[in-house]
Amino acid sequence: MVRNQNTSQNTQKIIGANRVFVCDEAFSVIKNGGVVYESMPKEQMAQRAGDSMDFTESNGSKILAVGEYENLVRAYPHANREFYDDGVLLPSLVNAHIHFEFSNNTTSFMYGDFGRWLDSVIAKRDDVLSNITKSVQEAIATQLVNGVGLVGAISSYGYDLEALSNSGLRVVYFSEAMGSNPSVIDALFGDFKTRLEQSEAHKSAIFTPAVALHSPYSLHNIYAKYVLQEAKKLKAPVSAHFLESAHEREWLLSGSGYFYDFFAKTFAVPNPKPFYSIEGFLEQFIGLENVLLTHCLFASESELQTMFQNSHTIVTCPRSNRLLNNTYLPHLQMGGAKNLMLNIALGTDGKSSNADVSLLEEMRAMLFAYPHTDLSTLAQQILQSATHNGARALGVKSGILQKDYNADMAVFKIPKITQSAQEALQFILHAKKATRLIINGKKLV
Ligand code: MCF
Ligand code: FE
Repeated sequence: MVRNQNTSQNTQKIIGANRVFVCDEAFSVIKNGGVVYESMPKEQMAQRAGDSMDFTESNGSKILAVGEYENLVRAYPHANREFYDDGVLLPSLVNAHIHFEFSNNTTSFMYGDFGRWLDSVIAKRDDVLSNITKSVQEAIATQLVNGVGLVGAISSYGYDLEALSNSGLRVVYFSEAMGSNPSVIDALFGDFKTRLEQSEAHKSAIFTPAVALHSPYSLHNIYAKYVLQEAKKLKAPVSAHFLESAHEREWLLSGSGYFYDFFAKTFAVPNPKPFYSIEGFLEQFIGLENVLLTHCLFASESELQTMFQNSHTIVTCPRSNRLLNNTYLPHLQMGGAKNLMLNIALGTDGKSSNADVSLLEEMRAMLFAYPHTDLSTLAQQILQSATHNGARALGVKSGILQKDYNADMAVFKIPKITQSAQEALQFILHAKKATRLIINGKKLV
């Protein structure tokens, strides 16, 4: 039941629920808790964003207080308020890696081996990428229904730019660079810069332009160097697919296997050689602040150690990993290698390597992918990956219900959770659609 009172025009609002998941390190849960946040009228929001020339984290609606609902009501008696008796309130979820442009795909690609998948993408890509408007809108709607407030969107072509910038979602928009032919690097870089500049024109309090290197096997090292210079100029987050397949590891280590044939036969490259060593690829990111390395299924302990030392994040996409590479990110124990505390974020990847782009389904799949991990602990880790780990990776101050964080929240109606210590688990099992979604203080659902 929802009690809704005090509807006077007020910029302060209280939202409360039977259970509030703060999603901090300790995974604190508040019974009958709430959040006070500022909800700015649209004009004011636009003005605030325009006030300063840098569209940084200081812009937009913030959380003012978090605590027990009744205490908040007493402290903010004039705030507009709503309370969900049978609901869970938590930070809106973060889908840290998704390709909206591939939303048309259902049955076009081959699964079960990365090489077979890539061959099928090359063969069917043009069909899948045509007339994508409707499917991109559907994928955006899926994010909102899933209570996702922030996405790390990998854009290979820029076809999803308008839809995402008008979606109301908080977006980190990664213009992706890909191409290995040295004779066309200038043209490729020119196209990349055009796409990046187009995304910069949409920069706002909720839209951050960023840069993606597709992968070590598909990107010439000189092209990568140019692209990373742009990322440094913008102080932008950087994303890359990395060590996704055993084929990729073999290619980078010994220049043989599937990728040798891929270049020699499919692209008729004489005597093909990898552009990087594994260490060489990682060295490019030293000194960058928000680096997201997606998949990393075949990274060694020492490579994970390097990632940890440089504060990189691994984005894991469990269903994509099962479908393309028949495995899941190993050593999940508190993130990455056994004794490390690597930041692990969660993504759905695109419909190119998944049946759908529902983050709730991804969380459920992940829960069943690690049968040897304690269930309640795993459930909490999954929720943290899907909230503050993802936001931290993307350089966005969301993902925790805490004062001064962005007012990005979701409510899911779930029958009252009576088993404390298993709240995260019950949530993952039963959350089906967001009843309320607030992004930057604005109600989207
Ligand atoms: O993450 C998965 C698998 N790994 C690599 N690339 C992609 C994934 N999903 C979509 N892609 C895209 C990528 O951005 O597929 C193309 C690129 O546009 C692959 S290379 C022909
Ligand atoms: Fe991907």
